[in-house]
Formats: sequence, structure tokens, C-alpha cells
Amino acid sequence: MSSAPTVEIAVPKTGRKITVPTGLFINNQFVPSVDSTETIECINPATEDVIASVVAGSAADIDRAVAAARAAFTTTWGKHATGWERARLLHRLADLVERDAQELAELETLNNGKPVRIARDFDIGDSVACLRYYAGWADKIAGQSLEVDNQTKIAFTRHDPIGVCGQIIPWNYPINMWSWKVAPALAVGCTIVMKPSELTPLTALKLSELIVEAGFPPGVVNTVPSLGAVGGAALSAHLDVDKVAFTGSTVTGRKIMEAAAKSNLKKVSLELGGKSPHIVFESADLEQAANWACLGILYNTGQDCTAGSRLFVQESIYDKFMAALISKAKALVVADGFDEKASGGPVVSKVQYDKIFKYISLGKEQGATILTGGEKRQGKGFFVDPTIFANVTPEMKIFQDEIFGPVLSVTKFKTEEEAVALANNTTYGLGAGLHSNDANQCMRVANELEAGTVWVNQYNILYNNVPFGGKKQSGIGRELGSYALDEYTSVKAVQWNFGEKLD
Ligand code: TXE
Repeated sequence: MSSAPTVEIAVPKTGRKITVPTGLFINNQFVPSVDSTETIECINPATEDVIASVVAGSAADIDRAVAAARAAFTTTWGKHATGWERARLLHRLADLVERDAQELAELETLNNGKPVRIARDFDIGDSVACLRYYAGWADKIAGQSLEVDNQTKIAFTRHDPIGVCGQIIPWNYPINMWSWKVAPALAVGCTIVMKPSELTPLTALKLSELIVEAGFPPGVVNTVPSLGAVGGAALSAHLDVDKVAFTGSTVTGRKIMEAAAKSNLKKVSLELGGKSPHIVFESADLEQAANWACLGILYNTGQDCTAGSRLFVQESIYDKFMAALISKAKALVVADGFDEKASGGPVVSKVQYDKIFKYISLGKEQGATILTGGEKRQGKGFFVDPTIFANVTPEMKIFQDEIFGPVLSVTKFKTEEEAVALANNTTYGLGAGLHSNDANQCMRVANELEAGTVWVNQYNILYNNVPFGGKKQSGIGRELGSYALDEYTSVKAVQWNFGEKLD
């Protein structure tokens, strides 16, 4: 590694100093931009202080990173590294991330705001497990042997790595989204140009150091911090990128698909926004349902693509359930992520903070009733208290639009049919949840809900071996599980004649 610029960041409370590279990571080296003098300022959302400035990569830097990724794909990686070698390096990387979990968690908290305990035990814990899960797949990528004319011919398929992948990730789970993208791509033999969010590039840069330490050949993983409209757009339109994997807003997802269509028709997978319904039927365990409803909307301060942001509660149990829900929501502590009592941190940025309060105002103006929260705090930091609106109807903006904050819209219903119709009244289709002790009802409603994931008597639980993705305008393709491998491979049919002669 070269001695490129770094920044030393002091961690509150512990006094730890974390050294973070601030350049581009290309060919296992941290390097300056080819032509950009711009920088990206990273903010601690709990204090609004600037904690670091990193290089803002340009389109020319993307070109350089893509060239490095292409060279690695055709020489040391791609079909040139065996499955067990890919597995060995992924396992090594997982061990290193696990070794550095506390430091990475503190850096994630500084840049994103989430509680450090949650970053370490969940975001990073799950990322380590994700790397190990796909390490397990690396030597099990297999095609099919197909019967054609058994006397003279055989046919078989190979699942080849698709090639150079652009990976564009958001700021709500910077390390998690990094591992969801990197692990399956590396397992099958793809090479990567990673563009982290301009709001939270620090952990992706720190993880790049571990790529070198793990022993990946130069060019296999490259990291280019950049603005979305610059580096993200350049990757999406690049003629030598074979696939773009994206997590972010539906608006940006459309732009990426358009750029892919107008350039080289690269394969695109999109994990986009949501306005996920969460239904509580009268037979449900109400205490449990209230716990899951809180987790559904308040985990990660509501900055969650599957946030259960529209809650539907059956009329007969409405008052009892809502009393439980409100008291649980009020008991949550939203504070600086370094405060041990924090169950939620600030939202990531001023832009996100302003967006959330714009929707809170719209909810009030359009006639919804506020039951708790909804007021701005004094002082520094982008803190938003849990906010619950009742009497929300489908015409209201807070029913239809993704807010991406701790703002819950509650609507009462009478019948199962009405609940399903309300739940599906959205352009999105990412997650959905239902609570009921009637197994037939659980099965019926799970079948009817238009979503990529339906949680029954739980919410927002993910496993590395269970696929994740959206229907409708929530996205295309699947992450996690064996399904994600399909996103990074291309099927080649080999047809072999060993006997047929043409006259
Ligand atoms: O998202 P963007 P933003 C939703 C959420 C949030 C809203 C806006 O509702 O309030 O989106 O957030 C890169 N070509 N989600 O503006 O722009 C960008 O640099 C290529 C839901 O932050 O989608 C970043 O790396 N890339 C979501 C990534 O896209 C571009 C998580 C995400 O940013 C680009 C985040 C372009 N033209 C926000 N423009 C989820 N599904 O979890 C930007 N980017």
C-alpha cells in the first residue's frame, strides 16, 4: 500500500484514534484522483461536526478503476482463481472484519449516527456472517449436464462470473450493504468497482485496507468515493462494466436503468424504496405485535427500506393495541450513538432531517392526528423522536411516500379484505408483515400481499440464506441466498458433438 493521505479521527468517550485513508482505492493502492481537486466532507450527524474530507472521485477515476477491475478479471480473478481460493480469501476477509469489529463500528457510528452497539453486533456481525455464507458458495458454483442426443452429443451449462461489477451503495447500512454486494460477487469470480454513498464513505475505505490484508490480488476490489451524479452515473453508463448492483432511491434506480439501457445494456439489479404495510389482526398477541411494530418503523431510526411505515390495526383491538404501541415507542431513547442508552441515533443528514419534518408538517396539514413525537428538539444533531400519526387515509402523502424516518402512519380497518386492499395500495412492494394467531388467515394474507418478503408474527428479520428484494417499484433482482449468485453469473450453454456427421 502507498502512503497516500489519511485522516486521524478521534472517537468520543473511548479516546481511540482511527486512521482512515482518504484517497481512491485502485489496484490495492490508495491513490489521488486523476483530475479532481474536489473533496467530500463527512459529517457526524449527532454533532454536525465535519470529521473527515475524502477525495471526490471523477469520471476519469471510474475509468481507471474499471480498467484495473478488467485487468484483474482477465488475469488473476474471474476464471483464473479457483473456487476454493476465492473461498479462502473470503473467509480471511470475514476474520479480519470480525477482528476489527469494534473499530469499524465506532467509525460507522461517527459517520452514520447509529448506536455503536447495534453497528457492532448487528451490522458488522451480519456482514461477517454474510462473507462466510458466500465463502461457502465459492466452490459450489455449478451448471447442469443436459441430455440431448446421448449417442452423439452432450450439452452442459457453465455459470460464468458476469465480469466487472459496479456496486453503488447507500448510507443507511454502509457496511452491511457493502458485504451484501461484495460477498456474492467475489464468491463467483467477479471484480468490483465500489462506489459508497457520499454521505458515508469512511467504512468502505477502511474495509479496503482489509481487502489488501486478506490477500486479494490487485484490482479485484476497487473503491471510488464520489458524488452519485458523477461516479455513480459514470459507472452506470460505462461501456466496460458488465453489471451494476444498486441500493438506493427509486428515482436514482430509474436513472441507473436508463444509463444501462443507453450504454451497453449491462445487467442491472435494483434494491429501491418501500412503503411497507404491517397488519395487526384481532387474534394477534398484542404485546408482541406492538414490539414488532416498533422495531418495524423505529429500527435504524426508520432509515430502512423495509420500514413498516404503514400500520393497519383491526378496529376491535385498536384502542388496546395503540396504548401498548405508544408506551413502547415513548420508552425508546433516541440519542448520540456513543450513548450506551441509545436505542436509536440521529438521522444521517440535514437533507434527511428536513425531508422527515416536511412530511410531518404535511401529515398535520392533511388532517392526520399526531399521537406522539413530531416536534423538533433544540440543539445540535439530526435527532427525530418516534412519531406516530393516526387516522391516516390513502390520499395522504404520508400514506404514499417513503419518508425514511421514524414516522409511522396508522390506519384502522374492519375486515381482512379491507386490510389487504389497503396494504397493496402502493406503488412499492418490498416488505410486508402481519400478526395473527389464525394460521389459515396468516397463509391467506401472506399469499395476497404484494411484496418481496412477508413476515408473519415478526418483522424486519433477515438471514443470509433467505433472498431479499422487491416487487413493483421496489426493485429488480434478489440479494442474499443462492438467488444472489444468479445476479452475478451468466449462463453459458456448451453443446458438444462427438459423433453426428453432416451429409
Ligand atoms: O438516495 P440516492 P439519497 C431513499 C430514501 C431517501 C431517498 C433519498 O427515501 O430519503 O432515497 O436518499 C448514488 N447515478 N433511499 O438521495 O440518491 C448515491 O451517490 C448513479 C432508500 O441518498 O438513491 C448513493 O451512493 N448513482 C434506500 C446511492 O446512489 C447515483 C437507501 C443512493 O443515493 C446517482 C437510501 C446517479 N445519478 C435512500 N445519484 C434503500 N433502498 O434502502 C445518486 N447516486
